[in-house]
Amino acid sequence: MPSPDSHAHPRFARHATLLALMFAATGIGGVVYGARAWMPELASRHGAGIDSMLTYLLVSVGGLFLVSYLALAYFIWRGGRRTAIGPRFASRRTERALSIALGVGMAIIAEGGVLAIGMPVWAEYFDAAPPADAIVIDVTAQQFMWNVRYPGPDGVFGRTEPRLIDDTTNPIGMDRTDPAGKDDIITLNEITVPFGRAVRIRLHSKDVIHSFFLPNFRVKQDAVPGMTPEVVFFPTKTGHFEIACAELCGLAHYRMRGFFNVVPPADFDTWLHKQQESQ
Ligand SMILES: [Cu+2]
Repeated sequence: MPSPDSHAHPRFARHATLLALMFAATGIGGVVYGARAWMPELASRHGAGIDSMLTYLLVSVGGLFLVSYLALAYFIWRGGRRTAIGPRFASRRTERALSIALGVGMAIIAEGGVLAIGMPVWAEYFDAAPPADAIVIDVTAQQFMWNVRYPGPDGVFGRTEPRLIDDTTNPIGMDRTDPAGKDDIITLNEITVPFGRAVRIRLHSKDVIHSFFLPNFRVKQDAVPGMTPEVVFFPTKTGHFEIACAELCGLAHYRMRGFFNVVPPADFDTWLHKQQESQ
């Protein structure tokens, strides 16, 4: 007696093969595309943890994606050679149990791994006390620039007052009568830090929500009017890096670009001195 696999129409089998190849190609193509190196050069200590979390997520879901697409391709290819619906392999209950087990299993593999790798990174990035020798910098975002302020030799930021803000003469509303503010150093769209120290950035916003984004340092933090969120991180490389705004904040959002320089400590002192003289 012929098996149900033996008399499929050749055209039907050809279509099934083509469809199976398409699914297999999508699975393989997706994984090849996702496996390319697409992260910018890493330059911070906690960033290594973020990268391993992303890598784990991509590898685990990429593997599941590939296996499912190849299995799908195989069943389509095999099904195309059949003339009759084959016997049911499992009861409805078993099918349902299997679906739930697979769904939960996939969530545990992907999300569980991300939590296991990510929680220590979260603790290092958000919960650790900033080192005492961290360089503190005040960054005030506005449409469409970054106002940067250093406390100067006294290490104390001068007072600011929103009603003193004047976009051309006093962009962050410095109180000129406060002696602590006399030596504050202000730059625009440029942050320079000495290599070998932690960086502690206090963020403000004058108008809308912006997002302070340093792709190389794996740092991204919203700047919200009325709040002063902080980010603390430790650069592991010297160099010239980009600051971007990662929150669509208006028509010239794309222009909100700055530079973040990590330089040897001696160069930093020279740079700071030069800034001070030009204030
Ligand atoms: Cu912005």
